[in-house]
Amino acid sequence: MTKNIDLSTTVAGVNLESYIINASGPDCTTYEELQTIARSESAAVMMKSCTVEPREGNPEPRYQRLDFGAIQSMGLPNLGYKEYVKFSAQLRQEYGKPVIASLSGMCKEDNLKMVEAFQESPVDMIEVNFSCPNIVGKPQLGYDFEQTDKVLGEICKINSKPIGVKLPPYFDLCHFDMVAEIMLKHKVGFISCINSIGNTLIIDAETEAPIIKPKGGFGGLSGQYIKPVGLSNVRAFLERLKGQVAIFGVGGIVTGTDAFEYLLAGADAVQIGTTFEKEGAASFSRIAQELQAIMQRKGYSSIAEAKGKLREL
Ligand code: RRO
Repeated sequence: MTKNIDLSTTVAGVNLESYIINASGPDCTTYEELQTIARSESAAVMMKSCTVEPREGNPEPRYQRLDFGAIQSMGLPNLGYKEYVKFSAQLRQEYGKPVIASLSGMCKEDNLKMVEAFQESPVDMIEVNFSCPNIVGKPQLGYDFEQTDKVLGEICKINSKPIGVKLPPYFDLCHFDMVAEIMLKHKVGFISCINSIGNTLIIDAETEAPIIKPKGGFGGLSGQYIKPVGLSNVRAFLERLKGQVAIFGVGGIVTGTDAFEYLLAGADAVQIGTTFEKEGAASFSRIAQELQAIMQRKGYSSIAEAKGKLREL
């Protein structure tokens, strides 16, 4: 009944068969997990943020589901970038779907090294994560505008494949102005907003303790709690990026209606993290169907037609 609703979209020149992909984070670290995503209706395979060396990540418990989302402090557990370079070739060959690398270096040199390696790999896009909130002693780069400018200046010189930036949530309008200017200056292909809201605290009154162990219980909040922040960030950047930088909306997408709200705000595509972790790969097709149903009901037949169409009150 909703077959005439076309969910295909383009992000930084890369065609995606659907508006919905997985977010870097949950269940995209091992090859088996990536195969599950490749076989699903996710329009691309986004891989876990990687570092130069493999990492075990933070001590457990480090991920807890909540009624309306999750809190975690994973600490970048990953197999090291060389594995993801290999995985990208295998995935591309086995499934033919776009593959997106995510990288989160501990310093500028690490980021440059990994970007160079992925530029030589078969990945379709590279997401540089400037917003992991969970590394002890490492502030989120995306809140340091001088460094963001500097690092992007070097990374974007190596630019045969589209480079995107995973941004932290911003809360002040002047910060949107400043970050948008940097993204335009370096001609980044896309932004992904938002990462989890970092350094939140959930306390269990019974045990009188936090519910995750690392960093005294401080962790990244995700899911429905943060959707309004994700929506405002997408909208704020849409208004400032002049259509020159694509936008992935991320944060609290559980239903097709949530995905539609991100579309109205101006997302070119969305990424699903917490819901994928809770519900598994079937979430991609369920959300796609629900999105098609709401678009049909409202008379939209394509993503491009509805994108950014938030009305004024
Ligand atoms: O692995 C993590 O702890 C993590 C990362 Br890299 C990130 O970008 N965002 C997040 O909430 N957790």
